Amino acid sequence: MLDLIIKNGTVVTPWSSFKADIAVKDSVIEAVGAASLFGRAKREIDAEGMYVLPGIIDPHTHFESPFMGCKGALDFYSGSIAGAFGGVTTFIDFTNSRAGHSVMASIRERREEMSKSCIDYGVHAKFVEAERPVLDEIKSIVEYGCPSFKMFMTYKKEGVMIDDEGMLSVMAEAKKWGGLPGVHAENNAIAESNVEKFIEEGRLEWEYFAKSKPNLCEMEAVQRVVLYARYTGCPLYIFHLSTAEGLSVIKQAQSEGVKVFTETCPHYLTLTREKYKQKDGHLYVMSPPLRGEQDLEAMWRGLGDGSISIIGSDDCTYSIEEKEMFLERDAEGNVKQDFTKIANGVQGIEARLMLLLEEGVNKGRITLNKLCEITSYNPAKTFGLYPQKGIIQKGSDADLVIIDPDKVREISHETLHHKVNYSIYDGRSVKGWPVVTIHRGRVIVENGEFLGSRGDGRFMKRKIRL
Ligand code: DUC
Ligand code: ZN
Ligand code: ZN
Ligand code: ZN
Repeated sequence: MLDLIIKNGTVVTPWSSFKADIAVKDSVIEAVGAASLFGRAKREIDAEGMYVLPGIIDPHTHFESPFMGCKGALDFYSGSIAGAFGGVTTFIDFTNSRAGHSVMASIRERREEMSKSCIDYGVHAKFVEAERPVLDEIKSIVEYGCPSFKMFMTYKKEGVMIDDEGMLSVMAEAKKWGGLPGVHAENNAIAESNVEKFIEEGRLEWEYFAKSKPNLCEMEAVQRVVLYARYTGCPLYIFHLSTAEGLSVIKQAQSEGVKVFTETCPHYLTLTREKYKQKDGHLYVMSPPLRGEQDLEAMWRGLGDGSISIIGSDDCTYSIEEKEMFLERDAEGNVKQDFTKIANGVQGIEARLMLLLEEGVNKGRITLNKLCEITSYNPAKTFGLYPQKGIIQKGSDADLVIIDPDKVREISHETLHHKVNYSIYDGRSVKGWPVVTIHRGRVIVENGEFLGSRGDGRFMKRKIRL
């Protein structure tokens, strides 16, 4: 007896969309075809008029990651629930590595914290330094199933920036053992000197946050690290690309055969730095900052032509209270604008799919097949989850999201699950909404209700083949 049959839906892959039924047994896909040939199931879901996509993979979240003096609103349980409502069935978060400590130990600590997740998860190993003991761990970190890394090219004052010597050493070592280093690409010197200058000039309004990190700040860092990739022969992942300039560097390198992959995030596809002119501009402070309209359109074009292959949410949700906790207030209680005192980060894991449906598919910027590719298939391929994840086929995990293309809803913090009383996407109307999320054959979201369980997620041991 099968556990579940999803009938009459349109199955979406990166290449095609076709009417088919899906049989699920023991948490995996047993067959894709005609239900008349399947036999009986404990449960059937009628997906007539709906799209069925492989579960969304979010390769970039920051849950339970204290940063810039703030704790963050989401832990691995609440974050995984927010994800499930956005069709996410697997996410990859980062270690909280510290200088002088074993990265392997920080992976183990992280796994412990992540064990409360209701969906599957992986760990990117973060390197904040590359002293010998840490470098010597790389082989075992890759073998342990955490072959993707993160390095910050900025945030020196926050104690997470790795220097260039360290970055080069990590890349050379990763090349030996099959690792995929990823970077947060912003030039620290440009960012820090601008902050100092704006402090001296008393220009601390939200707008100056974006001005402190102009497009060239990203472009320089991308250029430098791409050169390191070419020099070491190591593949490279650029997290949260935001500028047309950075993209042109990446395209050039890709055309010359350098293995460089990049993601962008929902906020760079839907919002611009105009937001920093608003009174509540601090709620939009994330790094890299929001950019101009031309950058936004360049990100969509990059997705279209394949130079940007992945969407990560970079979910790093803070409450308004946390965003404002270090700000002074005037006599009326209004916050005094000071961009240097705002924790960087915004929400995104839940609304990502809806935003891509509305701004991408409905507006004709990407197809539904492309959406499947950039949110599930490519992340699975790039980060070593494929074919267990990222595709609807016999033998793959039964991680699925059913989308009702006709359902019109407004995004609102009142109905999202971020546990904060605002959304940077509040008020946007979306046509197309995920209505059922299935994780390893179990329905975890249906009729607007969460039906999953704390601790149901599993650690994904990954092996990268690029
Ligand atoms: N950028 C953010 O906006 N938040 C967390 C870390 C980062 O690099
Ligand atoms: Zn980053
Ligand atoms: Zn991030
Ligand atoms: Zn929210």
